[in-house]
Amino acid sequence: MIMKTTPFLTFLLCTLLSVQSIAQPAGKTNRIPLKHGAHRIGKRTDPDMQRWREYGLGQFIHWGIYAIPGGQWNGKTSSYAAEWFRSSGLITHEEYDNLYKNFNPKHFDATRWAKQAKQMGARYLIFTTKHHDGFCLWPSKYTNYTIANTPYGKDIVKQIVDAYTAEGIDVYLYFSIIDWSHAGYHPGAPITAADRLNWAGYTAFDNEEDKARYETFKTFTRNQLIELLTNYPEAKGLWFDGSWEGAWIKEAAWADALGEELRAMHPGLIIGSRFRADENGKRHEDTNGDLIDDYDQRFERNLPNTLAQTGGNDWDCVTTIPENQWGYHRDWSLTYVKTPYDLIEMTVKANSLNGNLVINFGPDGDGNIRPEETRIARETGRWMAANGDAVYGAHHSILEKQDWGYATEKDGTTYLTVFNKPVNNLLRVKAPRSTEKDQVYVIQSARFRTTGKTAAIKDGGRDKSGAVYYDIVLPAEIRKLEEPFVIELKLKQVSQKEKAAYQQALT
Ligand code: H79
Repeated sequence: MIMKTTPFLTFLLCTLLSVQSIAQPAGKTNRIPLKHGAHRIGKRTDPDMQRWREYGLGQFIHWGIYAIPGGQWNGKTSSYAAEWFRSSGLITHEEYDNLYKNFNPKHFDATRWAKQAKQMGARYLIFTTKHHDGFCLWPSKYTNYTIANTPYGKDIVKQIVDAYTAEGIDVYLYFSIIDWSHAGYHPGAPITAADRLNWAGYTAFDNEEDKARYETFKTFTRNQLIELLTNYPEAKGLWFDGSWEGAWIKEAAWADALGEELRAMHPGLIIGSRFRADENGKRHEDTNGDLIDDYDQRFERNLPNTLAQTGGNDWDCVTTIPENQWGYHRDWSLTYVKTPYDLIEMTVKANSLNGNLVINFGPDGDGNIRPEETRIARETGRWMAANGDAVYGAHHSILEKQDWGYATEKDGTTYLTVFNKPVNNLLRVKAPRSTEKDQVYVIQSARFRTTGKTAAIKDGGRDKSGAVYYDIVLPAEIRKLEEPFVIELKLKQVSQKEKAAYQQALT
């Protein structure tokens, strides 16, 4: 009897459970057990990640042999991303794969770059140790396609790590999983829409030979990552790219084990969500919707607009100065080029939504940072030096998004960074109604950061929702400014009674 009932009950239970897991969307309360999903729910709370969270602004550098053609070859210009020049059709693969023999950046001076980054206000650097072409800017033991075999010869990654670390800028190593130079590398069979619906049936390779060769590529990838962390122990983390191809996605279990191995050898290591998938092929967010690894890498060149879109996760946004050029491209006239104020606005916006902004630089083949980027670094840095308190360590504020710009908050101070100066010179600030019935927020004081002067505040009334408005009177010296400015507010929560007394005192 028991023998008969038990399998039946088990079957029934399984059926009910599986129906339930189909009927209800995967959520925080109904988790599907995963071997290779997120290993942590919610944010990391350790000091290394806390430091990451307070960077505010970073620098990305894309440098490699693609800097030699700089998007042009035989008098023709490619509108392709310059670091993808090998695939542009303007150069043969053979020509491209021999360019390294001419790589001799005689003007390269890591200290000059690091000092410029410091002056710009960058608190971390992400540096391309190896892009998709596979060329290594460090003398890797595992391939000949490295800086050691160029006329230049010296270890560039080491010089970068040393120079930036000396300036107090934390270094993260960019590493492309895609590697066109390795014989075992393979993207896998193309993933069709049907494969995505039936993941378990998807084959990573068309044939056994590619599959066997891919094993050599996996070993090579692991060796290089261990080599990087061994050679450059000062590095704080790894920034992965090129991890979206089927063959790699299929290696979820192997990549997970590798990630754990790297973390064990390098305590505090920070890895973004673009390293590995879970066992169902889900990337960034696992099957349960939890963020894989330490921060969200999905906002590339594309900021979120609301905190809800960030899912409450840590995140960074890496952005280019032209539309989509990461490596050096000689011709920046092809697309819109961001101004320093565009980039400052993106930086403040990112921090108001609890993320970091990272601005990309693409030095040329001689090791020079182009004049346009130097100007951007200088002007961004000038603004950050005066107003950086609104960015570094400053995060989402209780104030909702308003037309004049972005609000951030740090240690009890609210910073209003104003990008749209009102023509009537009254800056209207909406303070939220508190959730407590008898309490509202008031602005206790407001100060212009550039002048240090206290702002005059007019009562702007309330609306039906109970929100309170204040009009900050912009004085002549602020009206004259032709750049974004910051107002520091002290907000106070007071009871209705105190609020009445406060209003009385104002009259
Ligand atoms: O390193 C930068 C890019 O090269 C890399 N990620 C950033 C940080 C990246 N690799 N692939 N992609 C981004 C997305 C793929 C874009 C492509 Fe294309 C579309 C490849 C070919 C067509 C963009 C447009 C690159 C060449 C033309």
